[in-house]
Amino acid sequence: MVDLQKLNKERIFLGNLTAKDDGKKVVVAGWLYDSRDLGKIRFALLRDISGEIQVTATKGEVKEDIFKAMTSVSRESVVVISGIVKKSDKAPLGREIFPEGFEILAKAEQPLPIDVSDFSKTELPKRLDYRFLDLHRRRAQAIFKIQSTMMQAYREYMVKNSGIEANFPSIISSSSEGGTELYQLKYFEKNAFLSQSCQLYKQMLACSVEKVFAVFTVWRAEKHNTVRHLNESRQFDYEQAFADEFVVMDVLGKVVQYIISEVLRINKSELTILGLKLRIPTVKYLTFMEANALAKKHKIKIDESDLSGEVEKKLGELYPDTILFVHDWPLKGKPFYIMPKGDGLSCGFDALYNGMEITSGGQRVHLPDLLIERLKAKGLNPKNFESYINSFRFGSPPHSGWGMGVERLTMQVLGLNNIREAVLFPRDRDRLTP
Ligand code: AMO
Repeated sequence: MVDLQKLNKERIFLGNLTAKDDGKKVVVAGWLYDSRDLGKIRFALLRDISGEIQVTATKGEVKEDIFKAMTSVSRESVVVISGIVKKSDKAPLGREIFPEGFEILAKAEQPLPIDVSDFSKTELPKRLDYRFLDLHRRRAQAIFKIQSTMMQAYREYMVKNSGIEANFPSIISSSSEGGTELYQLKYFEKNAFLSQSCQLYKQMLACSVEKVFAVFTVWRAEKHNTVRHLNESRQFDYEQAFADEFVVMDVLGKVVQYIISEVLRINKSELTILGLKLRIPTVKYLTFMEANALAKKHKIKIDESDLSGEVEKKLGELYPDTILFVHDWPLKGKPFYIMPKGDGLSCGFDALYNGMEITSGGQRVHLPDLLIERLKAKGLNPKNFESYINSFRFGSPPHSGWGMGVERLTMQVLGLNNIREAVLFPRDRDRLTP
């Protein structure tokens, strides 16, 4: 049995090996993922979360059982190796280790159910069935290391800018984004729902603490299966008092730029694994009418109150690497909580990035009578929103905010063609496990 406490003290991560370690005896651990038998000499590749190394064993120079194990241990088995590490021009990764100790911690059963190479030939649905094994792949690991940087960068930026991080209830009594798409559940004697968004709560909070942000999980019972929708997703939420939609669009542009600059700084090797060259996006503003006029010019059919996927795609082609704010959105196309602007327009906006919506937001209705009017106009019953409406009766400043899909942002920044690649354990119409 390996002493795991000792291993934790002694072990060196492969990504931390430097020229200073050449000639030294080290202890490394990870997954064996490839081996070659050239007769008297055997090679294997070892991978841990930080990097890789070639393991080299020559017959007669290493213990016989280690020499045997080099090619007999099944792929993706977990091993601890101690040995001398040396720089090598011939080794594919520039360094190799000559094993003196070799312990198998866990054997991987064969055959492996999916192809775990970087450019896996296994189709996405099957990879997701075995997501735990899919996550042995460096490309999958790279995506989630980058997503982790994004989450950290979001929090960092918001805290630096006086934001207060909040947690909101996930069980709610009425819809916040329209009557459909709700998962209903029993809450003792009452009916309740899983939250579609923290919209109403972040507004109530901004009216006292001014700048509030959250990383919030939302559930939407949309029946369609698309490459851009999930039934459970996460949002970067933001809400700010004494602000109109232009103030919060500016915050959004800056936070996305910061997130991407942090990915560029921290995730160089992950970007190399994914073969990506990222650029910090610029920011551009268009009215809804201007956006549709551009689409019309390119002979794309337009919708009166929304931008179709086709229009979003064309705008992405016209403005690559740009956070494109489309504002002055038709009131008809925005939820009840968005402030009207007159002439059938609203203070609502969407942000597009590389051809897809990543965010929507706007200035909110903070006036109780107008809120009741807007609820009715959307066919909703103000009685179901009483506590929300009443929260604006005792000194609530004008305020604005937005919600940005964490998986959508990851997908668009990394150029993934299916949103499921950007979520560890996706929940969609057909998937409830793993
Ligand atoms: P909206 O419903 O537009 O707005 O959602 C905000 C952002 O969340 C992402 N998103 C999704 N991602 C994956 N699967 C889904 N089913 C899904 N639905 C939404 C998108 C979208 O732009 N409360 C408002 C925001 C606000 O005004 O503050 C809201 O939820 O990237």
